[in-house]
Amino acid sequence: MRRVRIAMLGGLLAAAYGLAIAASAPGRSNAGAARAAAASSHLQVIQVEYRLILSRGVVKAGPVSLEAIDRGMDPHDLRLVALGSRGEVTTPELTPGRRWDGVVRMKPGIYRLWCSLPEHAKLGMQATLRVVR
Ligand SMILES: [Cu+2]
Repeated sequence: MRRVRIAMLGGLLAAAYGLAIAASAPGRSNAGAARAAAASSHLQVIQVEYRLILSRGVVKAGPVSLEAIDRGMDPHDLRLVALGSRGEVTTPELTPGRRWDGVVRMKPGIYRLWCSLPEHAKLGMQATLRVVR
C-alpha cells in the first residue's frame, strides 16, 4: 500500500481553516473525567465503504494529530465540525491506499465527522467525536 505524507501542508491548512469555534463545554461527571483521563490527542480515521472507523471516541482539546486513511475502494474525504458552529475542517480527497495527516486545533465539545462525497455520509460514513479538556 502506497502512503503519502503531506504532514506540514496539511497541518497548516487545518490550522488556517482553524476550529476557532465557540463550542460549549460538556458537563463534567465522573464518567466524563474517566474518559478525559483516557483521551489522547491523536486520532486515526479509517475510511471504508461506507463507514468511518475512529481509533477512539474521545480526544483531548488542543492540537490533535489527525490521520485519515482511505482503506476502501473509492475516493473519500473527511470533514469535521463542532456541533453548533460553522468552522469546518476538510481533508483532501484521498484515493484508495492514500493517507493524510495533519494537526487540527479542537475545542471541547461534540464534533461530527463525515465524508462529503455524494451519498457517502447517508450510507454510513459519519461519526461523532467528543473533545474534552
Ligand atoms: Cu466517502
